[in-house]
Amino acid sequence: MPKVALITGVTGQDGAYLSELLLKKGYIVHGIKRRSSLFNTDRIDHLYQDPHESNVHFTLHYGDLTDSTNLIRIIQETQPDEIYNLAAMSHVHVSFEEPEYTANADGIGTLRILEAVRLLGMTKKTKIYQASTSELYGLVQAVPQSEKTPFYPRSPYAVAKLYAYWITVNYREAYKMYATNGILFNHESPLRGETFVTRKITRGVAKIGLGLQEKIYLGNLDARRDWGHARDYVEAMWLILQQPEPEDYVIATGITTPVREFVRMAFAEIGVELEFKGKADKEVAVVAASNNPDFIVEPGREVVAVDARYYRPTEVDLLIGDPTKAQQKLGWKPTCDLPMLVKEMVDADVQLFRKERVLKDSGFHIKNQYE
Ligand code: NDP
Ligand code: GDR
Repeated sequence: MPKVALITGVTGQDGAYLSELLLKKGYIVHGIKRRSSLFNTDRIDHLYQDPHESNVHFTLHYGDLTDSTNLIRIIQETQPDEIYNLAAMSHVHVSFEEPEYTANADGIGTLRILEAVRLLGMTKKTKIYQASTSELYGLVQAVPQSEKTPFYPRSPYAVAKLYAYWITVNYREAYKMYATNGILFNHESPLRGETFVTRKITRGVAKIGLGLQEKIYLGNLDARRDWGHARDYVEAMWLILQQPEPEDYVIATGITTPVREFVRMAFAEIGVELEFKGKADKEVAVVAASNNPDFIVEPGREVVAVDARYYRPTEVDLLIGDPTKAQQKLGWKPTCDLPMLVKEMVDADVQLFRKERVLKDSGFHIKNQYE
């Protein structure tokens, strides 16, 4: 019998990569998607199977982490061997604007999943993966951050995820459930949400290179992150649930890079060399040289500027993970380094916006309000 997996947050970046991975492994995959007034399944449309066909391996269900009755019903109907709880209001900055909703979805939402499995008497059958985060480390206590480093969350998002982390540990200990936390450091891809810093930069670089955008406005360029590729990280999620005992794991590359360096690397992909000038919220990046004829970006032009509106009330300055446990126990290690990741993301965005360039050249251009 094929294994059955239920993925919350199936329409997100990780949900898309994980669905692909599990389908390749022969799983029957159920995903929970939210009702929205526009289609929100772009990232998984290539996996869609018409429910009228026979032998369907990928099924979507409407649901929400804030609705326990719905979660109980879906878990009862689908009888999953593995639940991957990826759904969350996942944007740290936005969580300062929506703290109560974030606590409800990201914190209590995890409790709802654990309780549903317990109430349905499925604690022996169903393994649970909780999408925990390096944001738990927050204000630096020690580096590199490992499973033993104390937490000090610095945003409503991280505080909600702290509850989710501990309620997962508590259900594991109290009810002997197979419930685990993957403490994943930042992971990116061409499917990354457009307002996270890496994708905002790679989209901006592509659009500036193609003459579709003037400038990228960013926040704190000094923040350092340990960036990996989402494809590698969903493999780790799966490995975590295949172990004989449920345990928590840090998943990271062990290398940290400032946002400013990511900006420099991304512009270099289109042949643009930058010079950074000024300090703090007066900092800008100016084109020092441009040597790719496919992208016309004149030297001397200001292409990046810091805008304090993107600063967070409390920032996480430095994340660098220690993936030793995952390497030793899971045999996991990343296959994609930062230069490869930056290249893949810039290339994908250039391809995406070439289409918009063609539209603009034909007299059509729709301005995106978020740019
Ligand atoms: P995304 O923001 O890309 O995806 C989040 C998913 O959750 C989307 O499918 C979204 O639906 C869904 N969702 C949001 N709120 C609800 C809700 N109330 N009920 C049901 N579904 C909801 O995140 P990622 O894929 O990047 O991350 C996956 C998980 O891993 C998240 O929990 C995130 O916090 C965590 N994480 C991510 C890391 C990263 O670097 N990417 C690192 C560490 C942890 P919709 O598409 O409709 O918005
Ligand atoms: P993060 O990711 O907060 O680490 O959370 P994000 O890409 O939003 O920020 C990374 C760092 O870049 C700085 N920054 C900016 N960030 C955004 N979004 N926009 C900007 O313009 C900008 N300028 C600078 C930020 O201040 C920050 O220091 C991500 C999410 O996926 C979480 O869900 C996940 O838990 C963590 O990664 C690990």
